[in-house]
Amino acid sequence: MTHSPRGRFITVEGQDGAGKTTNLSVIRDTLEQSSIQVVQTREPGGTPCGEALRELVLNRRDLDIAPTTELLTIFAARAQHILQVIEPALKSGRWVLCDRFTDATYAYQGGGRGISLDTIAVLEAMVQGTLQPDLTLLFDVDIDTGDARARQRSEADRFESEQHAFKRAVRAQYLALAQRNPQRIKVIDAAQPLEQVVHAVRSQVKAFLGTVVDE
Ligand code: Z5A
Repeated sequence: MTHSPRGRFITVEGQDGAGKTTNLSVIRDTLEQSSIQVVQTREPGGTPCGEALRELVLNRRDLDIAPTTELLTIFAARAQHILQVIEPALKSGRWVLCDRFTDATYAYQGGGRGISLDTIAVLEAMVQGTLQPDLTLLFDVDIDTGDARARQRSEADRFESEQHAFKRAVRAQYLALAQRNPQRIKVIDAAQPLEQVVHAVRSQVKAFLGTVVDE
């Protein structure tokens, strides 16, 4: 019996307003031009249960959600997402393109909220097992530029309303993750004009495609 080769898992990360959403379609188009079937999804969310949890975590300012509750809620949404969407897609040979994943937890709940990275690692192992992204594009931009762009777009959520110090800690944690994982995490200078960012994104995706060998 023949079976499809396992798909690949690509994630995009970055601070608010860095340009992730804008560039998801660039990544997707580049993959589809190589005849790759892509499942595009996001975190927190990606399933009906996960989207309900997303609404809670992003928008329920009235609930005074504690950092540990926030962390567990995000991993609860992730567990559902892996089970119902990510693993089935990868097993069937489709590629998964996900707007944020566990690097965001290290950056926001670890860097931003100050939860220990070891605690996050315990939940990561429990929920993900060995699942890790194959490629992560980290859109890095200074905080003022990111804030200005995010303001153009929509009303601030619980994270976008945080203070400058929180956002600085998030960015620092993202950059530390990239330094520790240079093979997987590719940093895109997202402060550049969009045309140059798009060029950098296409180059990274094509370079990754060049490394992929079917199993
Ligand atoms: N969160 C968490 O805390 N822990 C976790 O584990 C996970 C998530 C998974 C989800 O937000 C929130 O959940 C997130 C962290 C938390 N916090 N926040 N905030 P999200 O990812 O769904 O939403 P977001 O971060 O606010 O991202 P976004 O809406 O996807 O924005 P973006 O992707 O970074 O930016 P954009 O929409 O592509 O661009 C913003 C504007 O800038 C838009 O008008 C663009 O046209 C413009 N733009 C983009 N690039 C450029 C360039 N290069 N030049 C000029 N203008 C540009």
